[in-house]
Amino acid sequence: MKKINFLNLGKHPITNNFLPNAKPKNEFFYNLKLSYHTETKLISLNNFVPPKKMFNNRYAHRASASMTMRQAYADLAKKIKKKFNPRSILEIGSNDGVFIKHFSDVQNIGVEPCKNLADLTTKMKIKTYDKFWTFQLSKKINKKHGKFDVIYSANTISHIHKLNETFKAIENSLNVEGVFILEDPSLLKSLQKLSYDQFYDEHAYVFSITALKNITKKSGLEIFNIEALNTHGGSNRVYFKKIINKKFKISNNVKRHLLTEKKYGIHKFKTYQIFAKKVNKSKESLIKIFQSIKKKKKKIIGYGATYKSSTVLNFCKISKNYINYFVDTTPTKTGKFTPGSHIPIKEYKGIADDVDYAFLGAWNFKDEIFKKEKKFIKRGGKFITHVPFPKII
Ligand code: DWN
Repeated sequence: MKKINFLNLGKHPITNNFLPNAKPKNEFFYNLKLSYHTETKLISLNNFVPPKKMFNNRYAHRASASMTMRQAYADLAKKIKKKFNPRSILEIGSNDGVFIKHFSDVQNIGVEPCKNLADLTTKMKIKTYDKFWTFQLSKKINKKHGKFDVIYSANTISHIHKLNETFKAIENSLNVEGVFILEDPSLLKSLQKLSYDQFYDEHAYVFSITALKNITKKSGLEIFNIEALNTHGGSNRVYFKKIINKKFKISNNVKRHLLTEKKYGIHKFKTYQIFAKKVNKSKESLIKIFQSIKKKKKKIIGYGATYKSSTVLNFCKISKNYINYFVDTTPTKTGKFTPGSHIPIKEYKGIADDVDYAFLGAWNFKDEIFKKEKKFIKRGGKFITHVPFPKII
């Protein structure tokens, strides 16, 4: 299998490395390049960053940070209970427990390599393994707790480098009639929305259904249903079952998704060459927007110091030259500085009266943010976004 590089986004820091000061010594940078795999059609980073550099005891992101996601996880928990009525559930990447806490009435186990997060769910009385998901760990968990009716993983499988082992371990921990549910950003949506910021150190992969089907061929698992979601800018919720399990029929929508991706050209290298050209144009026009606002001596802040925004800021070289500071609701980020771009992050207390523009780092929560910021919008405040193309709204 050949890996062909199609986009170079330049030097990038560890997105989770929120800095204690604006002049850090020895900040780690790596080259963020994207690749197309000729055989599987998988889209990945060209070089992976060592997992321990990203997922450690200082992990900043809290999955419960937005009302949108809190609601989405509560709704999904209800749906899973109704549809599958599991007696046991395992979550890979349980973060702060926003999803798994809804299953306190059955056996619920978390796997979370970031110890500061695993400590949170342990305190919530959820048995949590502060380990990376591996075949070895799946064996250990099986021995102690048995196999699971449901295994769920949101925004995590795309972060694990060794995919063959990952799926093999999932198959190993699933009951014969069990269901594995994966939720990750959709490659098709990222291409359509030109949201190149879905690529950063942690997102080793952005999955298409086509690639997922190809890479799981030998895992003993197969896709039997797919739901397209609006969360995180457009995600897919993909349901897997064991091939030997004939209880669940394969839904027609699996074929439909594959066909839609084929029509878009998800399997063709040319599609990614076109994407790369558009991304470089997007960079130019975003910089022009910032320059023209600064010429008018207006004040710009950032809204939501997301990991995604790290890609935009570092690729477009946007730092204190354009953005005075970010606001964010996450206590583990506030009082710190954005990685690579070194912009201060302040605790969110509404948008200050002297702010003219806010760059939407958390563009994926635009609806929630616009609802919250009616006062800012009413007094003429504007947002800047780069999705699906750079514009002021
Ligand atoms: O996959 C991943 C996703 C799910 O979460 C991880 N690799 C890391 C992280 O990525 P992200 O930082 O791009 O995720 P979010 O969920 O888009 O981050 C939203 C950020 O915006 C949080 O820091 C909270 C903040 N926020 C805010 O300050 N005010 C969000 C909302 C909605 C708000 O009103």
